[in-house]
Amino acid sequence: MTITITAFEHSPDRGIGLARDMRIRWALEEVGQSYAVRLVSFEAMKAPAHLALRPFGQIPTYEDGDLALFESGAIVLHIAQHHAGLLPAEPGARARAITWMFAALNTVEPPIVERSMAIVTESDRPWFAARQPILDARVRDRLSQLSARLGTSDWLDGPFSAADLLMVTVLRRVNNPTLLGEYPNIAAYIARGEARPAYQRAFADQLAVFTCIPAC
Ligand code: GTB
Repeated sequence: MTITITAFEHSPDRGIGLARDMRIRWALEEVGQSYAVRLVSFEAMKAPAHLALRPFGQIPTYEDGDLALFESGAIVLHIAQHHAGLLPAEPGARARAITWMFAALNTVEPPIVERSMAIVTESDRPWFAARQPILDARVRDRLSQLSARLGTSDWLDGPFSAADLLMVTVLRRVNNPTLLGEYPNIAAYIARGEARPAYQRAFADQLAVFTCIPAC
């Protein structure tokens, strides 16, 4: 059975891997699971066939035979639960890793996405100059707290896990070397994630969609 995921036909990030299909690609690469990608346009995402898979008209989705999933966190958790290598076997360590997965998506990602969306959609609005420092401060709060917890560790809690995979993809969305540069251990943590061979393969595959290599 072929696993099929969906990704943007034309990613607005121009191939820098910020869209959430990157999480699914990376997770599948980490566990050595092959997959196919169905590229969707913005129009197709809002059409009935895609809405049947994903009620909110977004990417990514995940299909494996009769099983259709949406929400990148749920998809990564599903992959991690069905393959070795992304979650510890010991129950306590596994529960802690899943806790960090939720923390990445529910506590760290929201202020980062809010800041990033405001830059895209509000930067020409009269209120933006006053709003930006507020949004930056909310991101800094989370980065400082995460930085304090991470300390000199390579990963969030023991060996690399699905929690690190999600956290690194969340942090990449800050997409601001100056802001991230204030937290050298977080910048190094992101770089460690990006250096993993599975990440590199996932990144190259999503970039190929943007650059139309090997084919359009
Ligand atoms: N909570 C959902 C999940 O985790 O799966 C959120 C899914 C989501 O936001 N999907 C986005 C989408 O389909 C793509 S990833 N948007 C289209 C729509 O809502 O109509 C978000 C994203 C988009 C673009 C950039 N970028 O250009 O940098 C980064 C991230």
